Amino acid sequence: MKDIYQVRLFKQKGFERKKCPKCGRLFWTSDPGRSTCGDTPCDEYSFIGNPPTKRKYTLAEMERTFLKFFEKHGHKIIKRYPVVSRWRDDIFLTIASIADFQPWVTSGLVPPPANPLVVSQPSIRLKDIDNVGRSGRHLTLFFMGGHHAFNSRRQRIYWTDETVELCHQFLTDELGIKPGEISYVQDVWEGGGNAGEDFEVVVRGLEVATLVFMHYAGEGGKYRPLPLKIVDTGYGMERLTWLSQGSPSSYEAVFSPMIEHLSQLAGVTMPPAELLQENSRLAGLIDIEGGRELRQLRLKVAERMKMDVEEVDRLLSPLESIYAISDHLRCLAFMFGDGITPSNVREGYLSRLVLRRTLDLVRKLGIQKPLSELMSFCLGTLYGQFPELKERSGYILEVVELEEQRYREAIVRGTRLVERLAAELCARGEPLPPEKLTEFYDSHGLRPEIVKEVASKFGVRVEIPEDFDIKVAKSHSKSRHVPEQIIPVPMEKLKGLPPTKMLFYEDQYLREFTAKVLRVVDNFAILDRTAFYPEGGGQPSDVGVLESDGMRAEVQSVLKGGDLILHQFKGSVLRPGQRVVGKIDWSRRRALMAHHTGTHIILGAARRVLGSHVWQQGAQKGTEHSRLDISHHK
Ligand code: A5A
Ligand code: ZN
Repeated sequence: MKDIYQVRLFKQKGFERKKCPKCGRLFWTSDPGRSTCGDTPCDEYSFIGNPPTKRKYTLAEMERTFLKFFEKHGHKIIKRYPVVSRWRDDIFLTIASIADFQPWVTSGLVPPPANPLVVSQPSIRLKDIDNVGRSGRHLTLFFMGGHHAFNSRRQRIYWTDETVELCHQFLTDELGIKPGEISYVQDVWEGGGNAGEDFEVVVRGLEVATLVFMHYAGEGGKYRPLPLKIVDTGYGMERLTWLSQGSPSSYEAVFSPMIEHLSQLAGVTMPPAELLQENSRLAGLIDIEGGRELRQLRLKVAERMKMDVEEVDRLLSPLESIYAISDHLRCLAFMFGDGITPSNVREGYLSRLVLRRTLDLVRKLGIQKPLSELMSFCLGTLYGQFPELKERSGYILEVVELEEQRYREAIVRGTRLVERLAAELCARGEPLPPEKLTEFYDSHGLRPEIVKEVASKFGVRVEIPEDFDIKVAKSHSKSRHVPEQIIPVPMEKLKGLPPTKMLFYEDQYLREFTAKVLRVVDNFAILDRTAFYPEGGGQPSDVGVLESDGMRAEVQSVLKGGDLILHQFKGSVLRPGQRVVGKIDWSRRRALMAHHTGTHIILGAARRVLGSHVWQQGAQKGTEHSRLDISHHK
């Protein structure tokens, strides 16, 4: 098999492949003196106070530089997609730039909006939430710069060689990083249902980009080939900005006005510069997921600084909270700005998680201001770059205010429950079982910090896992329902059939058509073409008849299985090869169409009357009446 990692640039520029003695991964470098891969946790950050780029960039400047560079190299700049991924039903939030194109473009069903293209996509990853504020490099919402090329059998755009060359040229010629400072670490990336080999692009300990050569569908190592070969890249805009500034953390590189504002409100003074720098260098080594990493970090910093570990914690904790609040507010601004309504399900649940976490951090710092005031300040820092947030600020602030009030009510209600349990545990001298924390959050919306506070009054010990929110977010970030329709016919009986030509997409008023029966399985007929609209999207299927030389089969329901349409029939037996005339029960179809249009009109009216934050959450169409579910915050 061809070695996909062996690209033209490495040969031309004298890169060598080495094996990192610490993590065991293979990587490419043009620096003869380098032995480790350069990535965390194998290497410390070495750009703090000493950036490798030719100048400093703000986030807005970095984004513009990135987009313009790729535009100059033949890419079309496209507008960002919303942070809530309504076009798909497997995940709720847009986790990467490639998520914009999954699954419709990546599966080859619809063409990409441009090819090649470049986008700066706000992406939300709550699987990193407990790292935010602490690791220096993790944010809940970050801008992922992605240049993408979609190669098909008919059209080759570019693949591995060109991708690495473009990346290398951007980092060296455009940003001024020395070639020897860049490592390309071999790995495999998967997400959103696709996968492929990748390079992690690392500069001085920081992973700034990932270049994925996506040519599989599937997850968890079970892969099928994709019809397309997709260049899927992701450049962390905040990370590149941070790298160029050499500030102690990425938070300082992008949130400095908010950080200053919060520090003033909380009366927090900056820790000594050396402590901050030492912490930053070492923070690169942590990844909170699944452990007691924070404690380890504190111990290491204390050792290097020859300080007491409690003292280190006392100095750093408030600052980490301030960083996290700054990040969370921006994340919430985009969530609500893109029309999420807080709730107990789907993306609404996830927005509430971030919001309640923020409220807790604010409380912990002793800041007395309502959250909406902090949000208002945050929005002020964003309007320049994101004018769309200004238009939606009314809704954003209203939701924040309402949610703060709801949380206060939840605390009052929940406190009594915690008190009752704490009294029992106290009598028995037992600590609070960790699963109770999850239960209090999921059933009563009560954050672990509150539970701990209340239980402590009874002398009951409560230990909050460092990765509590990561676990909660993970268990709620994927849709549980299986999106593909279950068809009552074994798949192997449908093997070898060509896709059914779907005439209803060409002419939605077509009520009669001719077709050939290709196969009959039990009482299901598969035709070469059909105008029968299958059940889906909350609309029941068409019914009607299939006729042939005086024979007549009644079509009772129509299902879609992959790219086949199955007609469930009763009456005359249909045979393969037979020519039939299909007739759709038109009064029923007309009623369904009218109801379908009706739901769209009501949705449009609701958006005009209530506001553009209103979205469709579900619909069930019928011939007599229909139902439409919409989201609204009050
Ligand atoms: N689809 C591929 C390209 C992808 O998403 N790769 S990735 O998961 O590695 O992310 C791409 C880049 O985004 C990373 O190299 C990093 O620079 C940045 N990134 C990832 N998670 C981040 C986070 N939580 N905060 C800030 N930047 C992040
Ligand atoms: Zn390594």
